[in-house]
Amino acid sequence: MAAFNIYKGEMMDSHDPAIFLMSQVIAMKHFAPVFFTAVALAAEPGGVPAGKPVQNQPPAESPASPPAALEAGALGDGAVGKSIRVKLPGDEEMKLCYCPPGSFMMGSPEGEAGHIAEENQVSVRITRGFWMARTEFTQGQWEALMAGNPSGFKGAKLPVECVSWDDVQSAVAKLNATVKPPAGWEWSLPSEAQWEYACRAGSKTAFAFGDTLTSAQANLKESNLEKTTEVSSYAPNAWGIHDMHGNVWEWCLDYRGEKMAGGADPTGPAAGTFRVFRGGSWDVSAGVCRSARRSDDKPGVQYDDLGFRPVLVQRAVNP
Ligand SMILES: [Ca+2]
Repeated sequence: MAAFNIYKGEMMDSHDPAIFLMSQVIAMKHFAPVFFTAVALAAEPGGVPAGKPVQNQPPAESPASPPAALEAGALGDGAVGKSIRVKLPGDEEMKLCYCPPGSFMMGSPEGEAGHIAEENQVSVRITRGFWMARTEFTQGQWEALMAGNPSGFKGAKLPVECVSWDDVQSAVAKLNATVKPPAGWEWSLPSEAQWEYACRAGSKTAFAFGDTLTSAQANLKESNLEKTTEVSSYAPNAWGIHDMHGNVWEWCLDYRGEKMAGGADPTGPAAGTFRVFRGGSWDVSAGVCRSARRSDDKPGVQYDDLGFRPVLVQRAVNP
């Protein structure tokens, strides 16, 4: 069983190979074999202006100091703009962005263009901070974790797609088995509420970037690309998370409920036929990529515009 090993640098430069290597050497010394090393990155609050494509630019990260070991509980001490880097099997890694506890209005007001009845607003309280993958799960990450690559559009930095909800649950189970989190934490799909909370990143508008969404801000039907784009090709939202609007839809944990429950840490109905996915894709128009827009399908379906991103959450939050 791999040890979960976290290193924190308050001003760490993840681009400095010496720093990253040092954390690996320390990890190898004490916890071989190591499948999981998380490195805390410096805060990246809105490093890139919303709406500006960032393709071919490295993510903004800050200068370094030597890492120090983190206790498991320190995962709960994140702040907006904080991210950590998690080592996956092989040479792959995954970056996670912190989503703090807080309250928000889930759904959309009736006056919002494109509003549908099942988006009726409810008040939601997120009681515990969690970490969301900064990007959609990529094919490179999938191949490192799972056998094969089912995606319709091939590319290591493209989001994995043609993965069913059941396939994704297998991947989450594999993460929990091989990239073992600290006690009290677990990998999961985001609940529908967690997903919308992270998508909005504090915004109350139709999109995280305002009341409109353009092809300069996301890969959507109006982009006329008719395919997926590499993750992080577009600017992140205020919490540093990319492609919550468009590129591929993202499976959520919940069964579909006709109405959203609201309240503290809602996770949807206890049973059902359909699973929720969120965020729109390269194949749907801007109105369907709205923060509040809901969609769903049977858990066995696979589409080339439907993928996922994992979250690291405190156990007992996502049942
Ligand atoms: Ca997406």
